[in-house]
Order: sequence, then structure tokens, then C-alpha cells
Amino acid sequence: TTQVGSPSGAPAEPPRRGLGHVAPRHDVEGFVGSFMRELNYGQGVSLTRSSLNDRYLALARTVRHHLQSRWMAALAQQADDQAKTVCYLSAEFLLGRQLDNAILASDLDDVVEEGLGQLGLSLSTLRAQEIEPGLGNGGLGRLAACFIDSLATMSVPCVGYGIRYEYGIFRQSFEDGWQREDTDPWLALGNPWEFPHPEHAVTVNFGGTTEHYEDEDGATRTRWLPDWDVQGVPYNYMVPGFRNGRVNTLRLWSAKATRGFNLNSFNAGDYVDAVRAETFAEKISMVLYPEDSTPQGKELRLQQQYFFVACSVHNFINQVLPSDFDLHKLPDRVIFQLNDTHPVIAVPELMRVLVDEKGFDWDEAWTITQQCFAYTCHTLLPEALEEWSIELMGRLLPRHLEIIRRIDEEFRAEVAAAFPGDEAMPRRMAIVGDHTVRMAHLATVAGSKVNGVAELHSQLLRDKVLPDFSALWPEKFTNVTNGVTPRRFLRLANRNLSSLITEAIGPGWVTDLDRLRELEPFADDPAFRERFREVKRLNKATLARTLQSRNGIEMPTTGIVDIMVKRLHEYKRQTLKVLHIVSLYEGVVSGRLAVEDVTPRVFAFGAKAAPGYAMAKQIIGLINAVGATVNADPRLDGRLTVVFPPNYDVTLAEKLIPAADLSEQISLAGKEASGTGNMKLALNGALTIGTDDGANIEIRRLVGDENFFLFGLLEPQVEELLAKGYDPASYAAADPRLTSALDLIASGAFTGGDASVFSGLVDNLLHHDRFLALADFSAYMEAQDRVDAAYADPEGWTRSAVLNVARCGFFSSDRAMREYIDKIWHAQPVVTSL
Ligand code: F58
Repeated sequence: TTQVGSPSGAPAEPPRRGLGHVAPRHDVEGFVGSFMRELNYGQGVSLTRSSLNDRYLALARTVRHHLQSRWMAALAQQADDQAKTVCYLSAEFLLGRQLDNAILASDLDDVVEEGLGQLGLSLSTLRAQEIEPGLGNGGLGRLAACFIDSLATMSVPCVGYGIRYEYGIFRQSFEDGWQREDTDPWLALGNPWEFPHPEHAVTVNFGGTTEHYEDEDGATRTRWLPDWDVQGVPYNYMVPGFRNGRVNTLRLWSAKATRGFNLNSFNAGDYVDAVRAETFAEKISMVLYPEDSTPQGKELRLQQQYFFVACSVHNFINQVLPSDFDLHKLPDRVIFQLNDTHPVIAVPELMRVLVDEKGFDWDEAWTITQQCFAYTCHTLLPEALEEWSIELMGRLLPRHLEIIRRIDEEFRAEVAAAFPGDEAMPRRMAIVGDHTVRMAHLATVAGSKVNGVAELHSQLLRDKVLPDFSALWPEKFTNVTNGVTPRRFLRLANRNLSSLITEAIGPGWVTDLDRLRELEPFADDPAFRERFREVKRLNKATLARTLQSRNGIEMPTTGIVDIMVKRLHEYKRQTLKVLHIVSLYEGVVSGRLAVEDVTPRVFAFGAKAAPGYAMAKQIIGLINAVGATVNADPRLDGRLTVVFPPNYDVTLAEKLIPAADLSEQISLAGKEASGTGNMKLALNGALTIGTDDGANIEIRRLVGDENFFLFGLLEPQVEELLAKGYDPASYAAADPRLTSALDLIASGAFTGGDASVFSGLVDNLLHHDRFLALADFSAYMEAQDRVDAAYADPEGWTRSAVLNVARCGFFSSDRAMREYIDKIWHAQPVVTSL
């Protein structure tokens, strides 16, 4: 990789006087003036002739001024001090909307409200204009966004590195209840939050061959003779801390064809082919892969991974660090955190840079590299562990394959020495298998630490996923339970609850979430509880209005708001939730249940299915079919309502979560690594009905058994049942409610009499049921009865809800970041001088 575009990329002469930037005015008059200038001279329109989009862009740019001045100060300082920087490498950052967070961080709420009011504009209309950057699939991408928010708030130097996908996660709509995917052209109306720096573009090579040569000292060295290249253009985003003057950077790379495009296989001199080559290059950052849980073994995906990682390593070493930096000291200045295995090709890349480009010895380079990486695993599903075919790796990245092979050979020798006589061990642990490169093994070998994302997950990672590695290096493995940012998911998303909390205990909780503990006594205060219920009522009304205007969905605002929001996957068991609904429905229709005895409930779903995941799409079809039938049946007296707004995203999550009474966390024990929606819901005062899985376990331990509805098999029981042979049909036969529910679906009752539509799904449950939904059905129904009984006592329910809020401070991503800092990164906050 080389830097293109310098000398224009180098800073010009420093200013003779002052800081080199001016701070904007933090008052209404200043805001109005700045907004009007942005509108008139930025957008080129008068207020009277401006569109909503003009006004939104002008507002966003006005707000961003306030962050920019701090950002420049932070960057200037970064160059001066010797602080260690956390480079968070992630193929996904699921940011959500930026405007409100920027206003909050810069403490501009009142100024903006008042200023816009003077101009006759409303903030809520303008904020609705923003299209969220959907640059992630789900939990993993959203976690990365929470983490960089926390690091900025804690004044820890961090650069988030990722890909600026031109199209984010697909837009979901429903056609006759079936998922349809459309592209997400999120950049189409302009993006006021990014700063492109084409002058700092980085060239990334692919393909070709390697050759060995002798250097001046007679040592054999290797050089990569690539076949083609692309440019990575950095787009910088501001990551503001909460009112602390700190602004970190998120640097997303966009692929562009190299000037004088260098793809030998394209016909030189053919203009039309050259232009076609441009599209070829730019395809790399075109689209986010919408797969979750199972990785895509596609060539383009590996290109994406290497592309962003090569840009990022190059950027940090050659552009962020001072030019005279002694790379022997690299581990003092950087830790590259690998967000799952997607960026792990950064390991051989750093080796290549150190050995081939900077002239280091292999051993020296390996010692440095091992100290510079750490790896977070986010899964327990064996099919989710990424592997790349050796053939593909050799074709796309021949030098990296050589480096990986050498790492593998030396590692196998180490294993053989540590476990003499055990021949299977080195083979099992190998990085390079018969046909594939195992990325999780590479990440584990290279990383200074390997962590899981909840206690149970970390334990299963050691015992089941990587047992040989944990035997070899027990001290390498650690746990950091996930967390979520209280700024976005409590302070911003739930302003009503935030005000109530602040009134009770002061505002300190926003950056010190453990202080929510001080709310505990209020759980016993009837007046506080009434105000808490009022908050829920308001939030439900807001949600109902949102669903009405967004999708024309009618949502009742009384009864339990029962929410299941997450990616659609069999292991998460949305089908179990559907079986509960169908069983209640069947009970009323058959006369087994008296309709007056049914607790009113709104079942709200939000879920996207991977476009290629047929069973997940079937389940979406089933939820919608059941919903349509249940919602329309007068025999239910409006007591059960299913709402499934399409296109669940961060923006919608921020509306759904504050309205929830009940949080569905019902994955099969041992399958959900952690979950983070579970934390967001509990923090917003929802009670959890959940299995003993992921972070549910820690939530339950903290909130107390009496404030949590536990059900289902425990992880060892799951293992035991599978080992002795699981027969789902026997469970169906043993519970008449389950028999009837499955029969009803199979009969075509939800598909206008067509029994064929869901026969495959029912068949799969009865004969395979990989995630034991039928085995847990009876326990789940029983737990739902406990929910109904608890809800019948509003005071007791509210008490539990308040205690959930009070006891979930642990799940702040600030705490998670503190743990990464202490156990893994050994980084320090820096003091920002304003
Ligand atoms: C999720 N993983 C876990 N992967 O499922 C969830 O339990 C955990 O809370 C969360 O990570 C954060 O640790 C996840 O979201 C993906 O979306 C990948 C996307 C790319 C392909 C492989 C799955």
C-alpha cells in the first residue's frame, strides 16, 4: 500500500497565530445566524423556498459546527501526546440517526428548540428527515457503535475503522406478509455527517504473485507483485463524547478505481473497458452483506475485509503515527481490536508491512503483532465460524497466504512441543486446514486476548468452541459482558423516563449508570410508581402514533406491550412466540379459554431475515399470517393484537423499546452469545421473560429472580437431551395445547385454507426442530401464565419494572469499555484541554 495524493495530503503551513479554528456561538442568536447561513449559502436557498431536506441539512451542519471545533482540538492534541489509541476494526457500525445524538453531546437542546421556534420550524419534523446509516446487520454492528460512543465519553483515544457501504442493510417491506428486500440508498439525499478526504486515499493491492530476492545484507526477502489495485478513500465521522469536549473519529473507507486503473487483465487502451474496470473496483464497498449468523464465503466479501483492513493499518502506521515513529514501540501506541473474525486478515497484513515494507525480522515482527491484536468472538454456532478456501486466499492475497502458512507451521510446532505424542491436537488446532483457512484459529493464535461477550458465552467458548486453545493458553481467554450506551438508549430514546430519573436522583446517571441503584427506594414509593406508569403510557401512545403514521398500523395502548425485536433466526425462536399466540387464539376459538380471562396484549415483532435464509422468511410469513387472522377475529374482542412493523432498524428500536412492558429473550440456552436488546429493554423498565442464555443470566442475577420470568432447559440439559436423541413429535403429543396449535397452523387456518403454505415449517418443527422450540413450549406457556398473573397486580408489576431499571446500570457500555481497558487494552483516558 502506498499513499496517493500527497503532497496535497500533507498539512499546509501552520497558522501564524491562534488555534487555527474558531468556536461557534452557543446561544440562540448565534444558532439562528449560523442556521440561516447554512441554508442560504450552504444549500443556496432562502428559508421560504427551502425543502424539508434543505432545512434538515442546514440544521445538521449548524449542529456539527459545535462538534467540529472540539474535534479539531482533539486531533491536534492526539498528535502531541503519546497516548495509546484503540483501533476498533469492524466490518459493521450500526450507528442510527446522528442529529439528536450530536445535539445532546453538545448540549444544544434548548438552543435548537428555541432557535428553530423563532424561525417557525419544528425539530421533530426535521429530525424525521434523517435516514439512518444502516451499516450493520444487528447486534455486532450496534455493539461497535455503542463502544465508540462510550470511549469518546470516557475520553479514551479511539479510531473506529470500517467500510462506507454505499448501500446499507436492505429495506424490508411485506408483500402479502412475505419479506421483500429493496436497496437502501441512504446517501441519496446527501450526508452532512461525513468528511471525505480523497487526498489521503490509500492504494490496496490484490492478486498476482510473490517473488523472493536478496537484500543488501544478503538476507532473503519477499516482495508481492500484485495484479490489480483499488483506492480506499477515507470518510471521517465525528464520534462525540457526552458533553466532555472529546470528539473521536470513525473512519470509513470507500473504494474507488485507481487513477490510471491498473488491472492487467483489462484491455489497455480500451476506453469502455477501462470504465467498466472502474465499476469493478467500486463494487468493493458497494453493499453490506445482509447475512447474519452464517458467513458468506464470497470472493467479494474477502475483498471487502482485506480492503478496509489494509487501508486502516496503513492509515494508522503511516498517517496517524508521527513519521519518525519507532515501530518497535507499536504496542505502546495501538491495540487493534478485532470485532469478530471479519477483520482478522489485518494480522498477516501487519506482518507483511513490518517484514516486507519496514524490513523487520520475522520473529521481531511476530512479537510486535501479537501484542497489537485482540479478538472478540460473538457467536456459538459452529456454522458461523468463518473459513476461507485456500484457493481463493492464494489467488486474491498470495503473500498473505504465505504469511499465514508460516504462522501456522510455527504454531503447530509449538502445539506439538506442548503436547508431545498427541498427533491429533496440532491437526485440530491448525490455522490452515485441508482446504480452508480457519479465521477464528488465526485470530486466537495472533490475539493477545480472546474474549466472549457474556459470562456463559465466554465459558462455552473455552469449553466447547476453542477447548484446545484454552488448554494451551488459559490466561488468554477472558470475558467482557456486552453493554449498551445509556445516552442513545435511555437518555435520548426515553426522554420521559430520563426526566423522571433525573428528578429523582440527579443527572449523573447518564455517564455513571451504576447510580441508577439510587432509584431502588423509589420502587416502594406509590407516587413514583404512578409517575413511572404514566411514562409507559406516554411512550405507548408515542409508539402507536409512530406505527400509525409510518405504516398505517393500528396499535391499542392498553394491555401488556410484549416485544420481540432482533434478527430473525431459528435459534432465537420467534416460532416459540408464534406458538404462544396461536395457542391463546386457538384456546379462545375452541372455547378452552374464556375470552374475558385473556390478558390484553400487543405482540410487537421487529425482525429482518437474511435474504437467502428460506426458513427465516417462512417464519416472517407465518407471523404476518397469524397476525392478520388474530387481529381480524371478533371473537377475541380486541384482546390480542399482533403488530409487525417492517424494516426494524435503530430508529424504530428507539420507539419500540421505551414502550415495552415485556421483553422476549427466548433463545435456546447455549446459542445466544449475549444479546444487547435484552439490556436495552430491561433498562427501559421492561420485565424479561427469558431462558438461561447469554446475558439474560446476568440480568436475572442482578434484577433478582422475582423480577424476571425464567423458563426453559438449561444449557447442560440441552446437551443431554440432544445426546440421548431428541424427538420433537413426542413433545407435541404430550401437550394438547401444542398439538392443537400446530394442527391449526397445518390446517391452513391462517392461509385461507391453503394447508401447503406452512407445511414445510410445521414439518420441520415436528421432525427436526434443531433449536428445541417444542421441548421448551410447555415451560414457556407456564411462564407466560406467571406474566399474566404478575401484570394483574399493577403495583407489584411497576415495582419490578422500577427495580429492573435501578439494577441494570451494569449493562452500560461505559462499564464494558472500562473492562476492555483494564483486561485487554491497557489504554488511558486523555485529558482534553478546551
Ligand atoms: C451478535 N452477533 C450475537 N453477528 O448474536 C449477539 O448475541 C451479541 O449480543 C452481539 O453479536 C454483540 O456481541 C451478530 O450480530 C452478526 O451479525 C454477524 C454479521 C456478519 C456475518 C456473521 C454474523
